[in-house]
Amino acid sequence: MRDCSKILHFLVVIFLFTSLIVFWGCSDDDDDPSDHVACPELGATPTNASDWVSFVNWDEAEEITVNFVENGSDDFTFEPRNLSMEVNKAYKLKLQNPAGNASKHYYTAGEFYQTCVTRKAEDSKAEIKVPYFKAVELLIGGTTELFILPTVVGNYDVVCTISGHEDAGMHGTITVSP
Ligand SMILES: [Cu+2]
Repeated sequence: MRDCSKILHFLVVIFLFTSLIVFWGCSDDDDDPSDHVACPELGATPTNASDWVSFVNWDEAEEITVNFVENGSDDFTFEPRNLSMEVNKAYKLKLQNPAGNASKHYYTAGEFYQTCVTRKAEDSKAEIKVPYFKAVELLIGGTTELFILPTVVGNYDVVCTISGHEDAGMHGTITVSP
């Protein structure tokens, strides 16, 4: 009888020890975000920005071209000045500072860029991959394409931050609608 109770005691200890290991193993799975990425049963909706980049069909991105226009030395604008976009739709935003211009310009829209899933910026000589943009500066004759997908409905300001350029008319809005 005494032997029996010793064996039972031993089995209980083994059971508790095994349970503890299994419990720790599960906890690690739940806490490690890299496990979530590999988990196919999570479904189709990505849970972070880098997953969204590969989730979006960039071949279907709508192209919008914005020209930086100078009409003399104190009359500037973005053409078009105001952009309309749809939320959760991919865009290729092409920015152009024509070679005939006299100045470099910025397309600064920090609040807007931060709400976007950002794939990359691309021109004929470079591809730049970042989490999000704050401002894009184009030298005279410069062109770049931003591959972005707005995720938050709202009205955002865009401006050229070079001294005097906003007053000269270089400002606009980006409206993201549902
Ligand atoms: Cu400017």
